[in-house]
Amino acid sequence: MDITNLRARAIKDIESATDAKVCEAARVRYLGRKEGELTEVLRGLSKMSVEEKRRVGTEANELKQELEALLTKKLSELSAHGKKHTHVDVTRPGKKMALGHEHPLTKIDAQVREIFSSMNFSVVEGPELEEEHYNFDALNIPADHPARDMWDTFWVKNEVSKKKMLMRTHTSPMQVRYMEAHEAPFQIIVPGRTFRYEATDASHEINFYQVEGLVVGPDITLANFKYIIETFFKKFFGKELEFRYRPSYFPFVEPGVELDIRLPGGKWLEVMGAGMVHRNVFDAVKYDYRKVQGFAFGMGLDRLAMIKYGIPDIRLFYSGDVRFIKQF
Ligand code: YSA
Repeated sequence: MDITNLRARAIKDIESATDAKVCEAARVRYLGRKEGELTEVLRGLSKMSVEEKRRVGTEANELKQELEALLTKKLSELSAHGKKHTHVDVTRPGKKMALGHEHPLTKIDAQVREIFSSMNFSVVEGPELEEEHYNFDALNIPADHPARDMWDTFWVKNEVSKKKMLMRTHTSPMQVRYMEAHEAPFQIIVPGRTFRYEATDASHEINFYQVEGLVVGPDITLANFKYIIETFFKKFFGKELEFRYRPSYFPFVEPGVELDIRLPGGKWLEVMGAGMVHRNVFDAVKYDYRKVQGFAFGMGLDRLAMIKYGIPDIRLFYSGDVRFIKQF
């Protein structure tokens, strides 16, 4: 029986141990009561000849003592070493803390709220899961009206009540909800998430953000709208921009307009729909259209962010790519 090889391996394992766990594993491997290699050798002594028993027995017992001493020494070294690390070296450079980034849309949302608040608007919010009545009917878009095709809709099964429910296709339903609960005059914005069942491209998402605006009172005109929105854009972009108003159709306004902004490359990007609140909408909320008028608008928040930061594709906002978000 040659235990030279066993000794060499055991010493190497113990000395190279880097922590107490590895040390313990080495102890079990060689001195463990059940299957330790050296324990096995000692256990096998009874089967050896007297001659062999004497030689191997002496060597094995010496090795056992040697290894136990070595393990004790190693463990105390490791724990002293560990203690050294509990001292704080204040001269070492600190670890850089990874800070989170605000999503560009969160930033734009905050700026829009702040600018309108500074112009005396109240900020209100409404439900994303909406009733058909508020999203369509009360906005002068009855069922089977071809104008419903303007909004590709995610309908949601409703097993609770008989109401037809959908993910709101725009923030305009809050016009109705707000007027039902408040008297004119007032001026509000409604920022929020909107949903459409449509094919995505560089400027269309199925989930995006809008900001609704509604100003109602006696003698409100489209000129007021023009002044408010151009003042907003001047503050928002911090510079003069080129606007284009196009006549447009929305069932809940008369007249209706759309507003485009010219991009640096010369292309126009549609950023909002707007107009004077339709009489039928006032009727639906029991306002007297002979006493009050109002303008309303709905703009795409994502589109504003695209223009402000020069982002070519709306889908980047929702890609979840940290490299994109870290740039803002
Ligand atoms: C019109 C008149 C009002 O009195 C009040 C509001 C409105 C706007 C109307 N509710 C509406 O939703 N019009 S819209 O379908 O043209 O969308 C308004 C803006 O949302 C667009 O100008 C565009 O900037 C943005 N938008 C629309 N679909 C989008 C989108 N942005 C990203 N992805 C989409 N799929």
